Amino acid sequence: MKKGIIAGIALLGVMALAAAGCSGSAGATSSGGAKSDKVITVGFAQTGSESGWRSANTESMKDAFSAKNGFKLVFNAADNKPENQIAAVRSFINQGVDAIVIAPVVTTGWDDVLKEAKDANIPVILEDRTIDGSADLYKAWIGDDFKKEGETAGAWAAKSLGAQATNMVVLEGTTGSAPAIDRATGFSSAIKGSQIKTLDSQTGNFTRADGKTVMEGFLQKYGKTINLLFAQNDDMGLGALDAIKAAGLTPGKDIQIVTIDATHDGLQAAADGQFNFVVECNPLLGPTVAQTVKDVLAGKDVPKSQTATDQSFTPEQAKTALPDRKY
Ligand code: GZL
Repeated sequence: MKKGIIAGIALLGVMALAAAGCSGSAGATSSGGAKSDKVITVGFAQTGSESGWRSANTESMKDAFSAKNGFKLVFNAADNKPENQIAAVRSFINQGVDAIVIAPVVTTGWDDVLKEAKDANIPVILEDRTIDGSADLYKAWIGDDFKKEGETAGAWAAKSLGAQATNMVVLEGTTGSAPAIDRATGFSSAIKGSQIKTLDSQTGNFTRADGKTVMEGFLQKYGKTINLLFAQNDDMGLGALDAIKAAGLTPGKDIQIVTIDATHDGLQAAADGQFNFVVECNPLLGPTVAQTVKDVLAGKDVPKSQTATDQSFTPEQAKTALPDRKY
């Protein structure tokens, strides 16, 4: 599949986006096209404010969809409730916005409301998470490769611990969300054939509070037999740290921890030796999403999917990276 590379200038540096498939202006990073003075009204249905990653993503989107960039943003945070998010999209349709952007809490339940948007001739762009719905119901998706993130985390676990009997517990993200589904798929494929055994796997809803509560339950049930924690985001891992210490165990040593996001607090935990490996999931999607909205409204072809480039961090790499990280 022909891949164009789109370099979108994100807030904190260049975020190279590999654009899959599709012809068209795969390189537009300026406003492009004929200068239009019409303010573009965009309805943005965000999941909520469940994690440090989400806060960084919201800030990136609000900065990109600002008045100075020619937008009027109608913002809704759905408190991680799919029904709230669908109601917000219906409200955007009724308001007659020019375009709708959605970070879908879960992958299912989108067909009806996206058909309504299509019937109202309002283009929909997905950012961050994906949906199971038919691909003709949205113009483009911009986000990160969750399956690859899971594979990277799993490869580290297999390499570091897989040669000896290892008991793992998993803090899963929001049930039914694309990152929870795809990170689990990637991780389990990477540890296949290793001696890593999953003792338990439960959702912590991507939050610190739930990560702590679920980890307390794991520790009550399995105690010192736990060797490894895979937390599908930093925040659940950070919540688990409190539970691990309260149980008199040392995170990063008695229980090794691998997480995904690479927020500032996650990298700090790695630098402090409490997390053993952190995989990045870049939240700074705003500039590329905003450019895609402008291109769609200008009638340009846009790539169906644009994927951010993610890196990973050992404790030493986290120490080096921290001074330049701003999320
Ligand atoms: C991933 C994003 C996930 C993050 C969590 O792109 O959807 O949701 O990993 C966030 O921190 O809550």
